[in-house]
Amino acid sequence: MIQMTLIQIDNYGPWTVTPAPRAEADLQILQSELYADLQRQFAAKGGLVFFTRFDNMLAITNNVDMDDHRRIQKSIGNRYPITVSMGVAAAETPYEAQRDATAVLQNYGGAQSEERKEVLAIDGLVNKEDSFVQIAHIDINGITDSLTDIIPAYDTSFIVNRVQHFLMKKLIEKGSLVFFIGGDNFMSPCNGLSPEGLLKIVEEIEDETNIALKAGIGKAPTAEKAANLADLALEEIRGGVTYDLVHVMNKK
Ligand SMILES: Nc1nc2c(ncn2[C@@H]2O[C@H](COP(=O)(O)OP(=O)(O)OP(=O)(O)O)[C@@H](O)[C@H]2O)c(=O)[nH]1
Ligand SMILES: [Mg+2]
Repeated sequence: MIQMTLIQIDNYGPWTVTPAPRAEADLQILQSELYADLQRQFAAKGGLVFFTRFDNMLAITNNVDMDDHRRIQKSIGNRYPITVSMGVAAAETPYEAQRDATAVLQNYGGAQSEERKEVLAIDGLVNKEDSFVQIAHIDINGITDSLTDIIPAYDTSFIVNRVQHFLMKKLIEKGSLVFFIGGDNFMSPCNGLSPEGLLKIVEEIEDETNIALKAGIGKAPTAEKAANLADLALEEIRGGVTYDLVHVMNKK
């Protein structure tokens, strides 16, 4: 089972324009510092946060318990001009986990509710024996030579974004999520997705967009370990250890 947490800034929309619209640069600084701060705190417990849309972030939080969530939430409230609410759920697939984490928080009021503040809504936590995270690290083949060093930066970004759209569309059908993590990289929490299933998606995307991808898959009890194994699997593809475009590494 995978455990996911939705982290949502409380009443952020109204705050950004009260009493008058706040400088966009300052909002960008707040958002990126909040993301880095949450990443540091969740990572200390083996979790992994995706910036998603910055005012709503999704995290894989196997091994992060209720007290840990509460402590992180309080620490943010003590140090930032905003507070965050969180919803937590566990499920067989990442899509279901984030769906249930969202629903349990939505019960306590909307993102722009003046009443809802620092809510920690828990639908369920995964226990140690059932804890399982599968992550695919998906990467574009040879982006540096084919795009980054050839065409304008914005055009490369457009292509990377388009690839993300295709990945999202195909992976959601399998109950998997996908997040842009920078460069030409995507990370997909994908419990329940087979390597063959992912390979089929990679091949379809190459047919449809002419962009070739490769993916390392890691499986472990926490996001930290699964992501690390996924990175190592990707390096084995790069190192020519395997000719497979999708390569799996399990926790020893
Ligand atoms: N977040 C993140 N970014 C990375 C990682 N590896 C590379 N990048 C970024 O992605 C860019 C492209 O790197 P690569 O994918 O290694 O380069 P490439 O030209 O596509 O080469 P191959 O993928 O080996 O075919 C780099 O310049 C970095 O900005 C990673 O593990 N995580
Ligand atoms: Mg690449």
